Amino acid sequence: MAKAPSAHPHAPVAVASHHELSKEQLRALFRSMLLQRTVDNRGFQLNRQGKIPFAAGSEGHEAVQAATGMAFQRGKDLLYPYYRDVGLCMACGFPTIEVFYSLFARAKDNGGGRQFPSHLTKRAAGISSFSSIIAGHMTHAVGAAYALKYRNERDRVVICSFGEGSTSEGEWHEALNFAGLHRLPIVFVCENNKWAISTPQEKQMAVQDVAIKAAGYGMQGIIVDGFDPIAVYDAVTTARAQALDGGGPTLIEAKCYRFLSHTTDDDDRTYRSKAEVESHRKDDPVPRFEHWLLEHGVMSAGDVAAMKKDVLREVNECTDAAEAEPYPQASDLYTNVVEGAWEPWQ
Ligand SMILES: Cc1ncc(C[n+]2csc(CCOP(=O)(O)OP(=O)(O)O)c2C)c(N)n1
Repeated sequence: MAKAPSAHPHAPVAVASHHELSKEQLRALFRSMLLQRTVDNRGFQLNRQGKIPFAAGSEGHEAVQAATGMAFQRGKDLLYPYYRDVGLCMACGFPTIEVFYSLFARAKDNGGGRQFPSHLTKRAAGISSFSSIIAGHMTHAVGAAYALKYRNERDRVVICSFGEGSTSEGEWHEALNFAGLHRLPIVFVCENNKWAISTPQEKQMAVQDVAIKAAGYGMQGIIVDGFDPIAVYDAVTTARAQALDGGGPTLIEAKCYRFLSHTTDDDDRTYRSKAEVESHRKDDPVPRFEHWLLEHGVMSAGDVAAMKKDVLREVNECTDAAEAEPYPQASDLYTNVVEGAWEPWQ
C-alpha cells in the first residue's frame, strides 16, 4: 500500500504577522488602499458614462497590492505585474495622473495612449510593461531575475504577481521551474481571488492551495490572508530578504476575493450569485483595516475622514486633468510600434 508522503521541506506554511510597522507606514498602507479603491470605482464610473472604453477593477485586492507595493524597494526592485495591479503599480510609485492618461487613452500615456487601459508601464519606476497574455510576463520576470543574478546586482529583487488562473498556463510552470532551479532573486505573489473570469478555482486546479505547487519547483510556498495588509507585508518582506540572501524564490499565495466583475466588459451575475459575493464582504480589506487602525489608536475617525477626502480630491483632480489632455495624433500610429513611418498602404 502506498504510504502518505512525509512532510516535504517545501510544504506550504501559513504565516502570521510579526513585522513592526510604524504609524506612518500603517497610515501610508491605508491611504494606498483607499486610493486603489477610489481609482477603481472611478474607472467603472467613467466607463458607464461612456468616457473610457475599459477598466479592470480590483476591489478586494487592496491589502495585497498596497502591502506588496510597500515591500517593493523603489529605485532598486523590478515589478512584473498583471492587468489587475493598478493599485500595486501606484503603491510602487506609478503616478495617479498617469493611470488616468491610460484610462482616457491620452497621448501623454506611457504607451502613447494606444496600449490597452490598465496595462501600465514605467521604466523609471522599474515597472515592466506586460501584455494580456496570461502568465506571459512570468518568463520575462524570471529572465530579469536571472539578469540580476548574472550581473551580481545583489541588492535588487524582482516581484512578479499574477492570478490563480495563471497557474494553468505552461509558461507559469516554466517560469517557476527555472527560478527554482537557479535560485533566482524573485518573489512570486499570487493574488488568489477565487475566480478566473467565470471559472472558479475548483474548476481550474485539483488542489486547494496554489502555494503547494511551490514544492515541485524547490521553493517555499506561503499562504497568507490577502485581506490583511500587515500579514502580506510581512510575507513579501521576508521573501524579499531571503531572495537577497541568495535563498532563492518564494511563492506567496495571498487569498483574497474579487468583488467586482472581471472587468467593465464582464457581468459576473451570469456565473456567480449575489449571495456569494456578499458573503465575502465581511472580509472587505478596506473597512477591516480602517477598523483595525481605529481600534489600535493609529488613526482617529477625524483622520480617516480627512484622508478619504484627500484621496477623493486627488482622484477628482487627476480625472479632470487627464480628460482635458489631447488624444494621440493619427500620424503617431506607428511610433514605437515599427521604426520610422512605415505605411503599409503605400
Ligand atoms: C493565454 C491566455 N489565455 C486566456 C486568456 C483569457 N483570460 C483573460 S483574463 C483570464 C482569467 C485570468 O484569471 P486569473 O489569472 O485568476 O486572474 P484574475 O483576472 O482573476 O485576477 C483569462 C482566462 C488570456 N488573456 N490569455
